[in-house]
Amino acid sequence: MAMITTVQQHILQQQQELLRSTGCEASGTFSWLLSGITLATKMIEAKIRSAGLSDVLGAAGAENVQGEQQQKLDVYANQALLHCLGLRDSVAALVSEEDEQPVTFNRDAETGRYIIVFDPLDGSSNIDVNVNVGTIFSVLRRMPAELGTLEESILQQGFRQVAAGYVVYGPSTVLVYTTGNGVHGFTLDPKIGAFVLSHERMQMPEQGSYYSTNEANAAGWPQEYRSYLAMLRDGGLGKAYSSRYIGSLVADFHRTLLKGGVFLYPPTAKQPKGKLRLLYEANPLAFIAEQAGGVATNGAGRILDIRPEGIHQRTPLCVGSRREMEALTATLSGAAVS
Ligand code: AHM
Ligand code: MG
Repeated sequence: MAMITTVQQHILQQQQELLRSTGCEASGTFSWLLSGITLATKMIEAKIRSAGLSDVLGAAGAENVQGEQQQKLDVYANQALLHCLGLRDSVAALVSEEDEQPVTFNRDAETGRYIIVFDPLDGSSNIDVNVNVGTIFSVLRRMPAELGTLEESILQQGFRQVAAGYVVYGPSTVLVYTTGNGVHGFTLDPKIGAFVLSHERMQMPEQGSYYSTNEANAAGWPQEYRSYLAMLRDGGLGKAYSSRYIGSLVADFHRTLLKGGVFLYPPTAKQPKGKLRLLYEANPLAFIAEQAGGVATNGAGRILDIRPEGIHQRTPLCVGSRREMEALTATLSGAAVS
């Protein structure tokens, strides 16, 4: 029989390694917590797979055959995560793109040790047209009461993340996560309903061949970003780049992780602070990118160093391979690119 490693087994193995190398307690709490995320994403994936069918069945009215209100997928995804994670004792707060305020639980700081921040269904403009969407999550450790309030714990800098990951719902469903010890990818095996290890210790190539950005916004970008893209197209980094843009951050990032290249969402005239959200889009993907040997900035500095001021704060996001990102940093700082 072929040996498989599920994501749960992988996390437990990693914890045992940590136990051996550092003597840190591996309590199992964390893997139990992540199992809440994987369960919710399997529920979301099942719903997505049949979305077209249920839309057809529900088209005559707003109710399905059980008399239940038809739910939009992003609302369903949010509820699945809130439900699966809210039941875990170790959760102190859940912060979602879909909710104005964090959902908090009255658990003492010793029991409720973690905060989960998530974008339940990223790429919403692609939901109705059968193009990849995803779920992004970030796990933070709650600070002890004497060091800060729960709200201060939620607004920690990205380099303090305990774990981060995403699930991309594409031709297959893939989960990628890091706990700061490399980046690992799993593919959902529909026959057994488990995420099975398919990409161990993922590394972003040093350089890729694609840039990924919404070029329709280019007229409203700072001039340096336009010069940078022109430089990539003109072969300034030794090859003429091609463009790929899906418009679902998770999917565009996943390609960049596997193939290299650069993803850009610069400040625009309409959104001078950028469009993407720091806590549940930029931070988790920046953590993964760095763990895979890539770089993530807001154009001026490292994403993971930004001090968040609000849970729905936006940021410009530039993330990708080392070579392209070094060239971008040089262009943005006015230095010549060699
Ligand atoms: P969403 O969370 O409402 O889906 O918005 C975020 C999405 C990202 O997935 C994607 O990178 C970006 O918005 C695309 O924006 P645009 O349509 O402006 O190119
Ligand atoms: Mg999103």
